[in-house]
Amino acid sequence: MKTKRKQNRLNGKLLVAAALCLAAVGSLYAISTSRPKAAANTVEASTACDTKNPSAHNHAAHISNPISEGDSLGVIEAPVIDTVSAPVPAPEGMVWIPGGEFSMGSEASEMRDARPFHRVRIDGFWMDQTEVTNEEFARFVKATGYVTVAERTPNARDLPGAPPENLVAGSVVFTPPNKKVPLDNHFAWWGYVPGANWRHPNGPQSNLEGKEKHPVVHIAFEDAAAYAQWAGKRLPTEAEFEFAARGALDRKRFPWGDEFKPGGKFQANSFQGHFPDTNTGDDGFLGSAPVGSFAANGFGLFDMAGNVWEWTADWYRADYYKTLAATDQVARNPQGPADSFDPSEPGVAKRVHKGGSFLCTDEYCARYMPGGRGKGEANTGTNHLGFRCVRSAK
Ligand SMILES: [Ca+2]
Repeated sequence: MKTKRKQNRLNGKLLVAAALCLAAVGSLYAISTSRPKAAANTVEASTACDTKNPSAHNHAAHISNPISEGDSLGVIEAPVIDTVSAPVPAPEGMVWIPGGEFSMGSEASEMRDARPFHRVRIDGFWMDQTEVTNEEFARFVKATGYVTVAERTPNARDLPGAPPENLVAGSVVFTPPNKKVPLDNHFAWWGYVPGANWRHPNGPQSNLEGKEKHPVVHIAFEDAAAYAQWAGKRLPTEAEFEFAARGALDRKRFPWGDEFKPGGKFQANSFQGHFPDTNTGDDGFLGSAPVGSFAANGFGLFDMAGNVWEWTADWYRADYYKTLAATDQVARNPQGPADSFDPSEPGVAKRVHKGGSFLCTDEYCARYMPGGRGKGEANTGTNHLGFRCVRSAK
């Protein structure tokens, strides 16, 4: 931990939320976030996507011609779903994910860190049917007195040179501009809001009234891990999350199939309109939705795509899939790499996020497809990042 802090100091980068998107391909929307160190004086450049870019509307092209510069798609074969019956009794609110073997990864051309596809075998496990809700998190806080990272005043020792007035507890909130903005500057829609935390998701004036069943947000990795431990659970590995999200389907684009809106019906809480300024809320929600507002996938899991991003236990490395694929072995219950490295922000230790959020902008957004990957600095929560837990069979 000390090393990481030192790296952050040396780095000197005081990062605000980084919305990462590739406008060039237009088919990706991801948010990679770092808790804004309150004294920000330099920022990480990022790009953003306009999903209405015509080039986005050709998913088939991703599949037929996705590879360049020596990338390999890897092994893409049908999954094997184990038929061993679920242990009994089922823990409350959890469903049995039977385990099996699948090809993990994404064919989306822009998602280089999610390739090559590689075979992974997962043991069966229990998974929360939904994201952890505000009322569930409140029970944890009531029982333990836990204080989340976003509620703690940043420590001056960790932020040398920061003026005292900037050492204020808070978190990163999506605040849409009221006009079209260039998509290369995420500060137009992400901001550090003092007083924002899980109790006040949009800032000090907001509260949880009527949001009891919404996913808890502004959760840092250690907050999620603390909750999981209290609940006698753990966070899913990235591989477990992806296997579960695929819902026993055979290589489908989404947790429910290949079609984004079968029968004209939304299957996930996503963003409609013009990002980031005009959110039409066609799916019924402008922000987060009560968990389970959309249909469950084949395993009985809700919101495995959309609503809020979810923490996984794994460190993020851009080259992790390559490392696994190079062994030519089936990876058994992979736990992620031993450390983190994101070439776009060296020195910032990140964990993997999965599932995308209500800010994923349309059906061509690869990040909320099962094979999509997100990433975030471990101390950074936002108002579109939450989590759910799993439990091993034994
Ligand atoms: Ca989700």
